[in-house]
Amino acid sequence: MQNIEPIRQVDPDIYAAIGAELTRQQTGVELIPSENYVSEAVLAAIGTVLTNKYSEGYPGKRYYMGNHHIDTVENLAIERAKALFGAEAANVQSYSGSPANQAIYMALAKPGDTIMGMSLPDGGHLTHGWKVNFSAHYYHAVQYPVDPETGFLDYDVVAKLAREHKPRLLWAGHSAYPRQLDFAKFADIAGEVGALLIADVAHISGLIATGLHPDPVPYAAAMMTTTHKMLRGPRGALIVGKEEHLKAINRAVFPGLQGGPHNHTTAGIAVCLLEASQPGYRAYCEQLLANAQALAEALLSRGLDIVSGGTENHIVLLDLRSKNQSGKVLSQVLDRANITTNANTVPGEIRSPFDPSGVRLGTPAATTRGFREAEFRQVGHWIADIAADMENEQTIERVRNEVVEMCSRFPLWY
Ligand code: DSN
Repeated sequence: MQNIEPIRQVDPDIYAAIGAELTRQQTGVELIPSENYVSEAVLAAIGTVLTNKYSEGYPGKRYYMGNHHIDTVENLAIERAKALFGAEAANVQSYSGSPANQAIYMALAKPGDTIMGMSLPDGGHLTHGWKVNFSAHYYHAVQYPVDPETGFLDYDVVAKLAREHKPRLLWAGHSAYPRQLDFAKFADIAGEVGALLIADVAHISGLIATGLHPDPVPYAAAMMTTTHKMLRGPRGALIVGKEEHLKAINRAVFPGLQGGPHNHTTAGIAVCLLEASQPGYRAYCEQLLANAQALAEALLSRGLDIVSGGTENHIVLLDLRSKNQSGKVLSQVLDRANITTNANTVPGEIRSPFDPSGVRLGTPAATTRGFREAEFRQVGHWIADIAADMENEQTIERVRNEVVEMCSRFPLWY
Protein backbone atom coordinates (compact mmCIF):
# COMPACT_ATOMS: atom_id res chain seq x y z
CA MET A 1 0.00 0.00 0.00
CA GLN A 2 1.47 3.33 -1.06
CA ASN A 3 1.81 5.84 1.75
CA ILE A 4 0.09 9.05 0.68
CA GLU A 5 -0.55 10.25 4.24
CA PRO A 6 2.08 13.03 4.05
CA ILE A 7 0.01 14.59 1.26
CA ARG A 8 -3.05 14.73 3.52
CA GLN A 9 -1.19 16.83 6.05
CA VAL A 10 -0.06 19.37 3.46
CA ASP A 11 -2.73 19.37 0.76
CA PRO A 12 -6.06 17.75 1.60
CA ASP A 13 -7.55 18.61 -1.80
CA ILE A 14 -4.89 16.76 -3.75
CA TYR A 15 -5.00 13.92 -1.22
CA ALA A 16 -8.75 13.58 -1.79
CA ALA A 17 -8.38 13.60 -5.57
CA ILE A 18 -5.67 10.91 -5.46
CA GLY A 19 -7.81 8.79 -3.15
CA ALA A 20 -10.82 9.14 -5.42
CA GLU A 21 -8.75 8.19 -8.47
CA LEU A 22 -7.44 5.12 -6.64
CA THR A 23 -11.03 4.08 -5.89
CA ARG A 24 -11.94 4.61 -9.57
CA GLN A 25 -9.05 2.38 -10.63
CA GLN A 26 -9.93 -0.26 -8.02
CA THR A 27 -13.60 -0.45 -8.96
CA GLY A 28 -13.53 -0.17 -12.75
CA VAL A 29 -12.44 -2.26 -15.70
CA GLU A 30 -9.70 -0.38 -17.54
CA LEU A 31 -9.88 -1.14 -21.25
CA ILE A 32 -7.91 1.78 -22.70
CA PRO A 33 -5.20 -0.21 -24.51
CA SER A 34 -2.44 2.28 -23.71
CA GLU A 35 -2.96 2.14 -19.94
CA ASN A 36 -1.72 -0.24 -17.30
CA TYR A 37 -0.96 -0.60 -13.58
CA VAL A 38 2.63 -0.24 -12.42
CA SER A 39 4.07 -2.63 -9.86
CA GLU A 40 4.69 -1.50 -6.31
CA ALA A 41 8.42 -1.47 -7.07
CA VAL A 42 7.98 0.82 -10.09
CA LEU A 43 5.67 3.10 -8.12
CA ALA A 44 8.18 3.26 -5.28
CA ALA A 45 11.04 4.03 -7.68
CA ILE A 46 9.29 7.04 -9.20
CA GLY A 47 8.53 8.50 -5.79
CA THR A 48 12.15 8.76 -4.66
CA VAL A 49 14.76 11.44 -3.97
CA LEU A 50 16.12 10.95 -7.47
CA THR A 51 13.65 13.65 -8.46
CA ASN A 52 15.86 16.14 -6.59
CA LYS A 53 18.83 15.90 -8.94
CA TYR A 54 19.82 17.73 -12.11
CA SER A 55 21.78 15.53 -14.52
CA GLU A 56 22.03 17.27 -17.89
CA GLY A 57 24.22 15.16 -20.13
CA TYR A 58 24.75 11.42 -20.19
CA PRO A 59 26.42 8.94 -17.80
CA GLY A 60 30.07 9.94 -17.29
CA LYS A 61 29.47 13.22 -19.16
CA ARG A 62 27.33 15.43 -16.93
CA TYR A 63 27.27 19.18 -16.60
CA TYR A 64 26.57 18.98 -12.84
CA MET A 65 28.55 17.33 -10.06
CA GLY A 66 27.12 14.69 -7.77
CA ASN A 67 25.78 12.36 -10.43
CA HIS A 68 27.63 9.10 -9.61
CA HIS A 69 24.48 7.36 -8.38
CA ILE A 70 22.32 8.79 -11.13
CA ASP A 71 24.88 7.40 -13.59
CA THR A 72 24.44 3.97 -11.99
CA VAL A 73 20.66 4.20 -12.46
CA GLU A 74 20.80 5.46 -16.04
CA ASN A 75 23.46 2.94 -17.08
CA LEU A 76 21.33 0.11 -15.69
CA ALA A 77 18.30 1.39 -17.61
CA ILE A 78 20.34 1.68 -20.83
CA GLU A 79 21.89 -1.78 -20.51
CA ARG A 80 18.52 -3.38 -19.68
CA ALA A 81 16.83 -1.66 -22.66
CA LYS A 82 19.58 -2.88 -24.99
CA ALA A 83 19.36 -6.43 -23.61
CA LEU A 84 15.56 -6.62 -23.63
CA PHE A 85 15.29 -5.53 -27.25
CA GLY A 86 18.59 -6.91 -28.55
CA ALA A 87 19.70 -3.45 -29.67
CA GLU A 88 23.13 -1.86 -30.11
CA ALA A 89 22.32 1.37 -28.26
CA ALA A 90 19.60 2.99 -26.17
CA ASN A 91 18.44 6.38 -24.91
CA VAL A 92 16.16 6.42 -21.87
CA GLN A 93 15.83 10.16 -21.26
CA SER A 94 12.86 11.23 -23.40
CA TYR A 95 10.03 12.58 -21.30
CA SER A 96 7.41 10.61 -23.24
CA GLY A 97 6.53 9.20 -26.65
CA SER A 98 5.86 12.40 -28.58
CA PRO A 99 9.09 14.10 -27.41
CA ALA A 100 10.98 10.89 -28.23
CA ASN A 101 9.58 10.90 -31.75
CA GLN A 102 10.44 14.57 -32.03
CA ALA A 103 14.04 13.68 -31.18
CA ILE A 104 14.07 11.03 -33.90
CA TYR A 105 12.90 13.61 -36.45
CA MET A 106 15.46 16.14 -35.27
CA ALA A 107 18.27 13.60 -35.45
CA LEU A 108 17.47 11.84 -38.70
CA ALA A 109 15.61 14.33 -40.92
CA LYS A 110 15.74 18.00 -41.84
CA PRO A 111 12.73 20.33 -41.73
CA GLY A 112 10.94 20.12 -45.05
CA ASP A 113 11.95 16.49 -45.68
CA THR A 114 9.20 14.09 -46.69
CA ILE A 115 8.07 11.59 -44.07
CA MET A 116 5.43 8.87 -44.27
CA GLY A 117 3.27 7.34 -41.57
CA MET A 118 -0.06 5.63 -41.04
CA SER A 119 -3.01 8.00 -41.20
CA LEU A 120 -4.27 8.92 -37.72
CA PRO A 121 -7.96 8.15 -38.41
CA ASP A 122 -6.89 4.72 -39.70
CA GLY A 123 -4.99 3.90 -36.50
CA GLY A 124 -1.73 5.84 -36.78
CA HIS A 125 -0.28 8.32 -34.31
CA LEU A 126 -0.33 12.13 -34.29
CA THR A 127 3.46 12.31 -34.54
CA HIS A 128 3.56 10.21 -37.70
CA GLY A 129 2.54 13.18 -39.84
CA TRP A 130 -1.01 14.07 -38.86
CA LYS A 131 -1.95 17.57 -40.02
CA VAL A 132 -2.37 19.26 -36.62
CA ASN A 133 0.95 17.94 -35.28
CA PHE A 134 4.51 19.36 -35.49
CA SER A 135 5.35 16.40 -37.72
CA ALA A 136 3.17 17.83 -40.47
CA HIS A 137 4.10 21.46 -39.79
CA TYR A 138 7.86 21.00 -40.10
CA TYR A 139 8.00 18.06 -42.49
CA HIS A 140 6.21 17.19 -45.71
CA ALA A 141 3.94 14.48 -44.36
CA VAL A 142 2.40 11.76 -46.50
CA GLN A 143 -0.10 9.47 -44.80
CA TYR A 144 -0.77 5.88 -45.84
CA PRO A 145 -4.21 4.39 -45.21
CA VAL A 146 -5.38 0.96 -44.17
CA ASP A 147 -7.84 -0.76 -46.47
CA PRO A 148 -11.28 0.65 -45.55
CA GLU A 149 -12.98 -2.61 -46.54
CA THR A 150 -10.75 -5.11 -44.72
CA GLY A 151 -9.18 -2.96 -41.99
CA PHE A 152 -5.78 -4.44 -42.93
CA LEU A 153 -2.71 -2.54 -44.07
CA ASP A 154 -2.12 -2.91 -47.79
CA TYR A 155 1.66 -3.00 -48.21
CA ASP A 156 1.34 -2.50 -51.97
CA VAL A 157 -0.33 0.85 -51.29
CA VAL A 158 2.42 1.78 -48.82
CA ALA A 159 5.04 0.83 -51.44
CA LYS A 160 3.30 2.81 -54.19
CA LEU A 161 3.13 5.94 -52.03
CA ALA A 162 6.75 5.48 -50.97
CA ARG A 163 7.91 5.21 -54.61
CA GLU A 164 5.95 8.32 -55.47
CA HIS A 165 7.06 10.47 -52.51
CA LYS A 166 10.49 9.03 -51.60
CA PRO A 167 10.29 9.76 -47.86
CA ARG A 168 13.36 10.31 -45.73
CA LEU A 169 11.64 8.55 -42.80
CA LEU A 170 9.11 5.73 -43.09
CA TRP A 171 7.20 5.27 -39.83
CA ALA A 172 5.84 1.84 -38.97
CA GLY A 173 3.67 1.95 -35.90
CA HIS A 174 0.20 2.65 -34.65
CA SER A 175 -2.02 3.43 -31.72
CA ALA A 176 -5.17 1.68 -32.93
CA TYR A 177 -4.38 -1.13 -35.38
CA PRO A 178 -5.42 -4.60 -34.24
CA ARG A 179 -3.13 -6.56 -36.57
CA GLN A 180 0.58 -7.41 -36.56
CA LEU A 181 2.96 -5.18 -38.46
CA ASP A 182 5.21 -6.82 -41.04
CA PHE A 183 8.44 -4.96 -40.35
CA ALA A 184 10.34 -7.00 -42.96
CA LYS A 185 7.96 -5.69 -45.63
CA PHE A 186 8.30 -2.14 -44.30
CA ALA A 187 12.09 -2.57 -44.42
CA ASP A 188 11.95 -3.72 -48.06
CA ILE A 189 9.90 -0.65 -48.96
CA ALA A 190 12.22 1.67 -47.04
CA GLY A 191 15.27 0.05 -48.64
CA GLU A 192 13.85 0.38 -52.15
CA VAL A 193 13.23 4.13 -51.82
CA GLY A 194 16.23 5.00 -49.64
CA ALA A 195 14.18 5.78 -46.52
CA LEU A 196 15.14 5.14 -42.93
CA LEU A 197 12.65 2.81 -41.24
CA ILE A 198 11.47 4.08 -37.84
CA ALA A 199 9.41 1.76 -35.66
CA ASP A 200 7.04 3.26 -33.10
CA VAL A 201 6.12 0.23 -31.03
CA ALA A 202 4.65 2.05 -28.03
CA HIS A 203 1.62 -0.21 -28.06
CA ILE A 204 3.33 -3.52 -28.74
CA SER A 205 6.82 -3.30 -27.25
CA GLY A 206 6.00 -5.94 -24.62
CA LEU A 207 5.05 -8.37 -27.37
CA ILE A 208 8.29 -7.60 -29.23
CA ALA A 209 10.41 -8.01 -26.10
CA THR A 210 8.89 -11.44 -25.48
CA GLY A 211 9.03 -12.70 -29.08
CA LEU A 212 5.26 -12.60 -29.51
CA HIS A 213 5.31 -10.09 -32.38
CA PRO A 214 7.71 -9.66 -35.33
CA ASP A 215 10.75 -7.65 -34.30
CA PRO A 216 11.70 -4.38 -36.04
CA VAL A 217 15.10 -4.00 -34.37
CA PRO A 218 17.06 -5.83 -37.11
CA TYR A 219 15.65 -3.44 -39.73
CA ALA A 220 14.91 -0.10 -38.09
CA ALA A 221 17.27 2.85 -37.78
CA ALA A 222 15.49 3.51 -34.49
CA MET A 223 12.67 1.99 -32.48
CA MET A 224 10.73 4.08 -29.97
CA THR A 225 8.46 2.87 -27.23
CA THR A 226 6.75 4.58 -24.38
CA THR A 227 7.36 2.79 -21.12
CA HIS A 228 3.94 3.15 -19.48
CA LYS A 229 1.78 1.03 -21.77
CA MET A 230 2.26 -2.71 -22.13
CA LEU A 231 5.73 -2.43 -20.56
CA ARG A 232 4.09 -1.45 -17.22
CA GLY A 233 6.64 1.20 -16.37
CA PRO A 234 6.35 4.88 -15.47
CA ARG A 235 5.25 7.52 -17.97
CA GLY A 236 8.31 7.93 -20.17
CA ALA A 237 9.94 6.61 -23.33
CA LEU A 238 13.01 4.91 -24.64
CA ILE A 239 14.64 4.75 -28.04
CA VAL A 240 16.83 1.87 -29.15
CA GLY A 241 18.60 1.27 -32.43
CA LYS A 242 21.80 1.27 -34.34
CA GLU A 243 24.80 2.92 -32.67
CA GLU A 244 25.37 5.33 -35.61
CA HIS A 245 21.81 6.69 -35.35
CA LEU A 246 21.64 6.69 -31.56
CA LYS A 247 24.60 9.10 -31.44
CA ALA A 248 22.53 11.67 -33.33
CA ILE A 249 19.40 10.83 -31.34
CA ASN A 250 21.26 11.35 -28.05
CA ARG A 251 22.28 14.82 -29.22
CA ALA A 252 18.69 15.56 -30.24
CA VAL A 253 17.24 14.48 -26.87
CA PHE A 254 19.87 16.51 -25.01
CA PRO A 255 20.75 19.29 -25.67
CA GLY A 256 18.52 19.47 -28.75
CA LEU A 257 15.14 19.27 -27.10
CA GLN A 258 15.38 18.63 -23.38
CA GLY A 259 17.22 19.75 -20.29
CA GLY A 260 17.75 17.51 -17.30
CA PRO A 261 16.37 13.97 -17.44
CA HIS A 262 13.72 12.90 -14.94
CA ASN A 263 15.94 10.61 -12.89
CA HIS A 264 13.14 9.19 -10.75
CA THR A 265 11.43 8.13 -13.98
CA THR A 266 14.67 6.61 -15.26
CA ALA A 267 14.80 4.50 -12.08
CA GLY A 268 11.20 3.38 -12.68
CA ILE A 269 12.08 2.51 -16.27
CA ALA A 270 15.07 0.46 -15.09
CA VAL A 271 12.83 -1.46 -12.68
CA CYS A 272 10.14 -2.11 -15.29
CA LEU A 273 12.75 -3.34 -17.78
CA LEU A 274 14.07 -5.78 -15.19
CA GLU A 275 10.52 -6.97 -14.54
CA ALA A 276 9.91 -7.35 -18.28
CA SER A 277 13.00 -9.53 -18.64
CA GLN A 278 11.61 -12.13 -16.23
CA PRO A 279 9.63 -15.21 -17.29
CA GLY A 280 6.41 -14.01 -15.63
CA TYR A 281 6.30 -11.09 -18.05
CA ARG A 282 6.12 -13.36 -21.09
CA ALA A 283 3.29 -15.27 -19.39
CA TYR A 284 1.52 -11.92 -18.87
CA CYS A 285 1.90 -11.04 -22.56
CA GLU A 286 0.62 -14.45 -23.66
CA GLN A 287 -2.38 -13.99 -21.38
CA LEU A 288 -3.22 -10.52 -22.66
CA LEU A 289 -3.20 -11.89 -26.21
CA ALA A 290 -5.51 -14.76 -25.23
CA ASN A 291 -7.74 -12.27 -23.44
CA ALA A 292 -8.01 -10.11 -26.56
CA GLN A 293 -9.16 -13.18 -28.51
CA ALA A 294 -11.79 -13.93 -25.86
CA LEU A 295 -13.03 -10.33 -25.85
CA ALA A 296 -13.22 -10.23 -29.66
CA GLU A 297 -15.09 -13.54 -29.83
CA ALA A 298 -17.63 -12.43 -27.23
CA LEU A 299 -18.34 -9.19 -29.11
CA LEU A 300 -18.63 -10.96 -32.47
CA SER A 301 -20.94 -13.58 -30.96
CA ARG A 302 -23.29 -10.75 -29.98
CA GLY A 303 -23.44 -9.39 -33.53
CA LEU A 304 -21.05 -6.47 -33.03
CA ASP A 305 -18.47 -5.60 -35.71
CA ILE A 306 -14.80 -5.19 -34.97
CA VAL A 307 -12.24 -3.68 -37.32
CA SER A 308 -10.53 -6.35 -39.46
CA GLY A 309 -12.85 -8.98 -37.99
CA GLY A 310 -10.47 -9.89 -35.18
CA THR A 311 -7.19 -9.08 -33.50
CA GLU A 312 -3.57 -10.23 -33.45
CA ASN A 313 -2.51 -8.02 -30.57
CA HIS A 314 -4.02 -6.44 -27.44
CA ILE A 315 -6.42 -4.11 -29.29
CA VAL A 316 -10.03 -4.77 -30.22
CA LEU A 317 -11.54 -1.91 -32.20
CA LEU A 318 -15.31 -1.91 -32.04
CA ASP A 319 -16.87 -0.62 -35.28
CA LEU A 320 -20.39 0.75 -34.85
CA ARG A 321 -20.88 1.97 -38.43
CA SER A 322 -23.39 -0.71 -39.38
CA LYS A 323 -25.44 0.14 -36.28
CA ASN A 324 -25.23 3.86 -36.99
CA GLN A 325 -24.19 4.40 -33.36
CA SER A 326 -21.77 6.92 -31.90
CA GLY A 327 -18.58 5.57 -30.35
CA LYS A 328 -18.42 8.68 -28.23
CA VAL A 329 -21.83 8.08 -26.73
CA LEU A 330 -21.12 4.39 -26.13
CA SER A 331 -17.79 5.17 -24.44
CA GLN A 332 -19.57 7.73 -22.23
CA VAL A 333 -22.26 5.25 -21.23
CA LEU A 334 -19.67 2.53 -20.59
CA ASP A 335 -17.83 4.97 -18.34
CA ARG A 336 -20.99 5.27 -16.24
CA ALA A 337 -20.92 1.49 -15.86
CA ASN A 338 -17.25 1.66 -14.67
CA ILE A 339 -15.89 0.33 -17.97
CA THR A 340 -13.25 2.77 -19.24
CA THR A 341 -12.63 3.00 -22.99
CA ASN A 342 -12.07 5.71 -25.56
CA ALA A 343 -13.99 6.64 -28.67
CA ASN A 344 -11.89 6.14 -31.79
CA THR A 345 -12.13 6.59 -35.52
CA VAL A 346 -12.27 3.45 -37.66
CA PRO A 347 -10.95 2.90 -41.20
CA GLY A 348 -13.55 4.24 -43.65
CA GLU A 349 -14.90 6.53 -40.91
CA ILE A 350 -18.29 8.09 -41.75
CA ARG A 351 -18.71 10.35 -38.70
CA SER A 352 -16.61 13.23 -37.36
CA PRO A 353 -13.31 12.58 -35.53
CA PHE A 354 -14.92 14.23 -32.48
CA ASP A 355 -17.84 11.80 -32.55
CA PRO A 356 -16.46 8.75 -34.32
CA SER A 357 -17.91 5.29 -35.01
CA GLY A 358 -15.39 3.27 -33.04
CA VAL A 359 -14.58 2.37 -29.46
CA ARG A 360 -11.01 1.28 -28.73
CA LEU A 361 -10.65 -1.60 -26.29
CA GLY A 362 -7.52 -3.28 -24.97
CA THR A 363 -6.45 -5.96 -22.55
CA PRO A 364 -3.11 -4.94 -20.91
CA ALA A 365 -4.46 -3.28 -17.74
CA ALA A 366 -7.17 -5.75 -16.75
CA THR A 367 -4.80 -8.64 -17.53
CA THR A 368 -2.34 -7.15 -15.06
CA ARG A 369 -4.97 -7.26 -12.30
CA GLY A 370 -5.60 -10.94 -13.11
CA PHE A 371 -8.48 -11.10 -15.58
CA ARG A 372 -8.35 -14.14 -17.83
CA GLU A 373 -10.48 -15.32 -20.76
CA ALA A 374 -13.64 -15.90 -18.69
CA GLU A 375 -13.56 -12.38 -17.28
CA PHE A 376 -12.89 -10.87 -20.70
CA ARG A 377 -15.77 -12.82 -22.23
CA GLN A 378 -17.95 -11.32 -19.51
CA VAL A 379 -16.60 -7.85 -20.29
CA GLY A 380 -17.56 -8.40 -23.96
CA HIS A 381 -21.09 -9.34 -22.93
CA TRP A 382 -21.40 -6.30 -20.67
CA ILE A 383 -20.36 -4.05 -23.57
CA ALA A 384 -22.86 -5.78 -25.87
CA ASP A 385 -25.64 -5.46 -23.25
CA ILE A 386 -25.06 -1.72 -23.01
CA ALA A 387 -24.59 -1.19 -26.76
CA ALA A 388 -27.94 -2.91 -27.37
CA ASP A 389 -29.76 -0.16 -25.45
CA MET A 390 -27.62 2.77 -24.44
CA GLU A 391 -30.44 4.56 -22.66
CA ASN A 392 -31.45 1.68 -20.43
CA GLU A 393 -30.58 2.90 -16.94
CA GLN A 394 -31.34 -0.47 -15.38
CA THR A 395 -28.81 -2.20 -17.60
CA ILE A 396 -26.19 0.43 -16.86
CA GLU A 397 -26.74 0.03 -13.13
CA ARG A 398 -26.74 -3.77 -13.28
CA VAL A 399 -23.49 -3.80 -15.27
CA ARG A 400 -21.87 -1.27 -12.91
CA ASN A 401 -22.73 -3.45 -9.91
CA GLU A 402 -21.39 -6.56 -11.63
CA VAL A 403 -18.20 -4.72 -12.66
CA VAL A 404 -17.59 -3.55 -9.09
CA GLU A 405 -18.13 -7.07 -7.79
CA MET A 406 -15.74 -8.59 -10.32
CA CYS A 407 -13.08 -5.95 -9.65
CA SER A 408 -13.31 -6.66 -5.92
CA ARG A 409 -12.20 -10.22 -6.72
CA PHE A 410 -9.13 -8.88 -8.57
CA PRO A 411 -7.87 -6.09 -6.30
CA LEU A 412 -5.00 -3.81 -7.25
CA TRP A 413 -2.05 -3.81 -4.84
CA TYR A 414 -2.01 -0.10 -4.04
N1 DSN B 1 -2.06 8.40 -26.56
C1 DSN B 1 -1.57 7.09 -26.82
C2 DSN B 1 -2.66 6.08 -26.91
O1 DSN B 1 -3.60 6.17 -26.13
O2 DSN B 1 -2.59 5.16 -27.71
C3 DSN B 1 -0.72 7.03 -28.02
O3 DSN B 1 0.39 7.80 -27.77
